Amino acid sequence: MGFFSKLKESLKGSFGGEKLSDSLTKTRKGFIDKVFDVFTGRIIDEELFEELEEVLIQGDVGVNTAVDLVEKLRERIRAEKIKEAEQLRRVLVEEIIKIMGDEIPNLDLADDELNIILVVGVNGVGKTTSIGKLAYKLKAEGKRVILGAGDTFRAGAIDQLKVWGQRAGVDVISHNEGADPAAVVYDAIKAAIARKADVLIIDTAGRLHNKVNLMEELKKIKRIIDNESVGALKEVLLALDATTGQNALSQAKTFGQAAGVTGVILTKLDGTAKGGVVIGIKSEYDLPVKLIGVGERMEDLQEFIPRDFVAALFTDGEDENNAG
Ligand SMILES: Nc1nc2c(ncn2[C@@H]2O[C@H](COP(=O)(O)OP(=O)(O)O)[C@@H](O)[C@H]2O)c(=O)[nH]1
Ligand SMILES: [Mg+2]
Repeated sequence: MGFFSKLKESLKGSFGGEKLSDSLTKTRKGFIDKVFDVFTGRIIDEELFEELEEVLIQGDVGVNTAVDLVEKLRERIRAEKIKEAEQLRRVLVEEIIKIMGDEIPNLDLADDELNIILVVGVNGVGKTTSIGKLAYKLKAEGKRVILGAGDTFRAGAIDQLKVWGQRAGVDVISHNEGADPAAVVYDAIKAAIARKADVLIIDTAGRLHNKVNLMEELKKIKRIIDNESVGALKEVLLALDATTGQNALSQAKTFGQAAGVTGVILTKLDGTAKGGVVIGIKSEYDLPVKLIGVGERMEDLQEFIPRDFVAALFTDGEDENNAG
């Protein structure tokens, strides 16, 4: 079996494989096809390397990563005496698989105790939506889930979370708009303990008057959690919008440093042609993508399985022509 057929085979029977593959259609057409085109009917020369680097950068894998990948290809050409451009394509995919790693970055949740998940990120990236989907997913796994409406800043944010709570069938603890988010978090923790919840997921505001305010507020929320429920904070998940490319990368940097982020929820992968951003987040900031949003429905949140992702990225659902 060839390299690409094997990759494709690895998708079969994997959880959400088909949906994942579907959701990456735009990325395959917009980014991967361009990458593959660079190798088609070409000889290996300086121009090829330059084009490849350009296409990788445009696909949002990040500048450093693009440069490193091209450098790796040069090394391997020398070491393995590669002559054919088509062969190089396979080497590129192998190197991307290496970057992504084989480890599946699961949520770090414990049994028989309260687990708190704090969800942070700028406005509109999909925090509230992802929380609704995650609540549904965890509840389906038999967990008792409660949501805390910590975004008291934006009009409508509280109601939006309540709607998701209803859909997922879980309770939402909220105050009124404009209330102190720390007070909401305090009440949510008390409720979670009283109701013996397994998981409390806390929504937060994405925009205060400035970035310093936002980071200060997140710190305050974390302090409350530590005071009221030592050791319960298991995850600080940063929601990033895959369609924003370079912005997503710079947010990874800002929040990663200030908010103690433990993982990323990468949303709207279905809406971007630049899914290369997954590679960039991993290799430039070493933040594990733990969950991916692949649509707007309640079921459209998946665990991120690096190998499945790479397989879905580089193998087309229908046509085998590209498979090599
Ligand atoms: N296509 C698609 N849309 C999404 C996804 N996740 C969120 N959205 C949409 O993004 C918009 C903003 O989401 P919201 O949860 O309100 O963002 P928040 O401001 O960070 O809480 C909404 O219209 C969502 O339906 C996704 O995975 N795919
Ligand atoms: Mg929101």
